[in-house]
Amino acid sequence: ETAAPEDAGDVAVAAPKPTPRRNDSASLAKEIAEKLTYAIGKDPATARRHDWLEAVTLAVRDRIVDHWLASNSRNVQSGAKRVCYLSMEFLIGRLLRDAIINLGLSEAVRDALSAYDVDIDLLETLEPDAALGNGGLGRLAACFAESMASVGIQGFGYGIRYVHGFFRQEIVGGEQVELPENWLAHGNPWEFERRERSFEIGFGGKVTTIEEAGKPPRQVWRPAERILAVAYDTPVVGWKGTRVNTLRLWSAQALDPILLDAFNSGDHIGALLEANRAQSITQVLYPADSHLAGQELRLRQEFFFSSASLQDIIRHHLKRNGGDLSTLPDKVSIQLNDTHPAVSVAEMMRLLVDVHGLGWDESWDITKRVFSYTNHTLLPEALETWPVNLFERLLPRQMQIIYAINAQIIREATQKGLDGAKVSAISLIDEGSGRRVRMGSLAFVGSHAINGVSALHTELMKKTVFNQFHELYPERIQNKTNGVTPRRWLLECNPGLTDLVTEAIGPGFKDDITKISGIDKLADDAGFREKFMAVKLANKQRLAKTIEERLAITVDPTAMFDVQVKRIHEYKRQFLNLVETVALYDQIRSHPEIAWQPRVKIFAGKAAPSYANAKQIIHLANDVARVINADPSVQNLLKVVFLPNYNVSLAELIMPAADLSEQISTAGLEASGTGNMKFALNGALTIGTLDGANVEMLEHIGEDNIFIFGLTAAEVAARRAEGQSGREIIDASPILKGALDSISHGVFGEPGRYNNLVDNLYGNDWWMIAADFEAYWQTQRRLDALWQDSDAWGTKAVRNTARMAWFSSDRSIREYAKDIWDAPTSV
Ligand code: B1H
Repeated sequence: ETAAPEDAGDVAVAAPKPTPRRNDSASLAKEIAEKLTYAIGKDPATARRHDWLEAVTLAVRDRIVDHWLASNSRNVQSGAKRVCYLSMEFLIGRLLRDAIINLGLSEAVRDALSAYDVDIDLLETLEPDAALGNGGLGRLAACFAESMASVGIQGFGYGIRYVHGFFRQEIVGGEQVELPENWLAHGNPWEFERRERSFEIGFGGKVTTIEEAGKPPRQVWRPAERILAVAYDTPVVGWKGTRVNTLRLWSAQALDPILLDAFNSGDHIGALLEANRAQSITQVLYPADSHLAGQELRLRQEFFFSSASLQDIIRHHLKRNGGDLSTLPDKVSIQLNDTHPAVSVAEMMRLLVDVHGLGWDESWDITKRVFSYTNHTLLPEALETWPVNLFERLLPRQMQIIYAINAQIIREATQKGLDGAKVSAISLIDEGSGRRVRMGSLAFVGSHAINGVSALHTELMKKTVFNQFHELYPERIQNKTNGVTPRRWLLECNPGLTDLVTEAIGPGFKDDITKISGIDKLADDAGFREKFMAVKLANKQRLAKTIEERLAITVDPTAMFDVQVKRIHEYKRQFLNLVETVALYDQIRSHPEIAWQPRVKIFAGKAAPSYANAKQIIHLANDVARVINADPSVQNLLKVVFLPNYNVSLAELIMPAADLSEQISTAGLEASGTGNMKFALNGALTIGTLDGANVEMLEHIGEDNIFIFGLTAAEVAARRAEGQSGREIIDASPILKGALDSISHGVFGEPGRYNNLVDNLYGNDWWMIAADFEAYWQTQRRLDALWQDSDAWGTKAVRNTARMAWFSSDRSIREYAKDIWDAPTSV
């Protein structure tokens, strides 16, 4: 076994250590030229832009490796607790700028490249996005990984190295078309393959009981199919490079790449089939956000990366702790990012009991102390359950273990006096619609801490989905409100604002984002406000240019940029925004006497390929844009833009350029939201419902600086229980009725195209679009009035940036470290 970075210090090193790289621009310029020549084989005269990108990346990477190896030897020496974050998704985006800024190399790299007349800003845009996630959940994992490195936690991300990440979206004839994404096509300079770090993963087969005289019977799982999980490591650079952690992604390979017997006997295709079958596990990310795929391949993916990660964690622990597994919970915390890795609870028990020979009770105690679980949604359609028969066929031993855990939990509950219905509510098996394993329940009982991602969401968890569990184990559920990393979501995406804040209060806020509150007192300073709004305008000009290039739509950068970008989902209510857009279009034309304020409505987001209504919403957005943008009667007052292929790097362009941030989900349904935080940090005002983290944003930003409207979560629940239709509301509101009529009567595309969306409102107004329309419309008009008073708007914008520090993922991570992981920071 050769030494992986984390094993540094393991082997006696005879060779002299290379000297760490120097960070001045001359050294960088020299090394970039060397990389270009000797790693890429080009000379500066013939190098293409991609060659330069690769050369810069490799030169920067050398510096990361220096820090990485140093962090890894510190890990070994300190023996501090390790935090392992298991997540099916890491929505990383680009890494070059992140690395350059965190290492403090911006100036040096810029200068080094200018010597060759190469522009670093341009090179950075050539890097493909690592889109190994769907949306908020995956991006949160990426922010947390960066924050763990920045606050000094020994953090390990564990996930899947998908060959194809989230699909690329094109809009053809107004409709979404999905194209495969191929981020690895030109290689990936950020990853290091660790072939020596591989584990066998089993599927199917049988469990046999082994009875030996004088010993308790043992269960042995003999899988029918075995696949290899191979590690690929990516360094995660924290702020100032003080700590570099590891993101370990697993790739599936066949144990025998080619079945030699079959190959030799002439069955060339058959010989390769097994390899293909194995590799298929890590080929593609499932593109359903907050909705369960339910396919067998998905369960295979979940078990594959869970088992590989646990085997790796146990191997490491045994090696470092004299082979003693009883100390595992003192040395490791494992965070389950939603239920996607929840099978880990059963797999950990199998590894401890069957493979390492520990007793059941001790193993169960270890398991509960090691694991904790984050819930990210209460939507019933997203709660993971698997058919018992599928589970049994694929993971027979894990299924037995789940039954055994279930029996124990039910015993505990009955002892505490729970009766029939309450007991079936906590059973790990849903006996209702065909027998299914409840993954949320498995994650709950196997964890010592369970958290929601905003205050409201956590309260709803206690009252609804986990109500019975909460009664039984009232100390387990706690809140950990989400956050976003201020490095990527301020310093990297908004250099103009970063420079302005630095000029005003000094650079201390870069080390400690809470210091950004220092600009609060400048909100009333006309000079500062003007500079603040000038930065905003420059960012809007940058976005306007992209809109022009990609869509040939000309927008006025001085108009209000009103932005809703996120996954397309009925509960997020892009449809409400579109109905308001159409109503505004009608009103502008019928009331030219009113002082309408120029607006650009900007939308972006992907629909799950099988989600018909979400795809209809995209079609409508594009239809509405086409008609309104072509109508000269509203030209300077209203434009509508749908930007295709929303991803992390597009978000980095959009967030700093927004005046108004749309966070308008039906209350009670958005667990937290994190885009809401990115917008406000960059000085956009929010129009939003009392949902998810908006509630806490209101507390921090203050009610004068945020625009809250609509039904509360409790009111939504009550209306839903009554089953109220939208008909009466629509009939009473000419503005709403007019907008819905023009949508269904074919003003935007052929008549009837959107009947399904519109008819739903008249019937059961499930997403409260009719119910919330009037409040939304009125709040938008209040914003029109405010926009006319640019001083007042600017003051509120400054206050938003000044008051968002609490929503840093550094704060979230410190809370996890203290309350859940009991892990030290600053190691
Ligand atoms: C969130 C998901 C999700 N919640 C299933 N749940 C998935 C569920 O592929 N799947 O099967 C994928 C994703 N994603 C989001 O998490 C919430 O909707 C947001 O409100 C929240 O901000 C984010 C991070 O906590």
